[in-house]
Amino acid sequence: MLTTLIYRSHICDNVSFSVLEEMVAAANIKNGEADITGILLFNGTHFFQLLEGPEESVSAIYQHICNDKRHYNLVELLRDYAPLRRFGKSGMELFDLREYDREEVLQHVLDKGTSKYQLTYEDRALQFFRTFVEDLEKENYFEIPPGDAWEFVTDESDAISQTLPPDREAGCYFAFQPIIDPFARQVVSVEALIRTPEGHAPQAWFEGHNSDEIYKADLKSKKVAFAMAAALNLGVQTLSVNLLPMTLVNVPGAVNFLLDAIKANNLVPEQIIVEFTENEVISRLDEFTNAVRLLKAAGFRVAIDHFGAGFAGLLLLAQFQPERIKINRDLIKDVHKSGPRQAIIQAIIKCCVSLEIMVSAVGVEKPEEWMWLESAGISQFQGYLFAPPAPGAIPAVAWPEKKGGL
Ligand code: FMN
Repeated sequence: MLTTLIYRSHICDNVSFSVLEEMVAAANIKNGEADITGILLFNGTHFFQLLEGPEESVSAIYQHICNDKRHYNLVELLRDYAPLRRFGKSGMELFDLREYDREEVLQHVLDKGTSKYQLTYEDRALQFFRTFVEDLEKENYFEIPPGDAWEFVTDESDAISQTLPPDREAGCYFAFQPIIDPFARQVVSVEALIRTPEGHAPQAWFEGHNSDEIYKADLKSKKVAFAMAAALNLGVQTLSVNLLPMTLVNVPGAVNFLLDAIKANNLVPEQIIVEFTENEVISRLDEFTNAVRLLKAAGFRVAIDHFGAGFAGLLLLAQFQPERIKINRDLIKDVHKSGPRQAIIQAIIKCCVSLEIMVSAVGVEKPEEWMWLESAGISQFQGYLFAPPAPGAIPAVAWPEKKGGL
């Protein structure tokens, strides 16, 4: 299928223009053989390239380009399908923007157009050209160092002090995972994640309950979470627990039950963050909004988990204002390489800044993901990069340290 791919990247310091000219001459031949058109713009710092051709060939050449050491921080901006080639001639052409007037470049690009209609009807690819030529998005380019610029070091003093054994009578068990602010070197919260008494994943625990009993079991399990957290000397630290939204709606006296369990373990409601998953909240929003009022009136803070994974995330911010949202792993994954993910996360951050809602990123696995998110303004992170969930224990954190000092 005919595919269009657009990316931008940053040139490496040691690459001269004559090297680029040689590269373009070689790429011209290679693209011609692969039936690909490559239009490359260069502004002295950044490249912007459109590749157009058969899907497999475009993907194969882009893979080579991604591995090329002459540039870094490649961000894919567009990958789309079209009925006809926009730029019929295959091969490669370089425009050095320092030598052209803006309008001239755009006219050149338009002149190369071979499809009668595509470039005239608000074509997205052409808009990307325009934005790059006019430098309109530059403040959103976060240039991050390579992932191996950091090492992740666990403090000896943070080592796990104790591990609580599973209690079969309790009907569930919990793993704990910290949410951290890496630059402040601070654990901002600890999340209790449910497991079966044998230590199996949440899904297994949920599958072990039928739909009649699930809400009561969900509520009761929080008592175990509070007791385990207290036994692990949580102290004044904030604790995040997950709750099914309908537990609040369906179980009479749910909020009082939580308050009693908190008090029994010498904790206070203000240190508890109750997390709800976005797609479960949305199905009965009005009932749920009422139940949340009760929680907030009792002193709890509320977070939306897996934000961005479901159906109506942004609407939720209007209808029910949480203290915190946690951006889902699906959006975080390889964010440093994806223009669409970057744009969505920046919009979420902007919205939450206006609403004074704290944003944290969940499921962070790569140093580059973390660095991009920090650059975008997120300061709280949870994920295997820093600490995996530890069954029955609060794990030590691997704090980032810049190699060779800061
Ligand atoms: N190589 C191409 O074959 N086609 C291109 O359109 C192309 N565009 C490039 C754009 C930039 C900004 C850079 C830095 C490199 C580009 N290259 C392109 C070069 C490839 O990265 C790679 O060096 C080339 O495909 C030869 O790969 P090989 O040595 O692994 O065979």
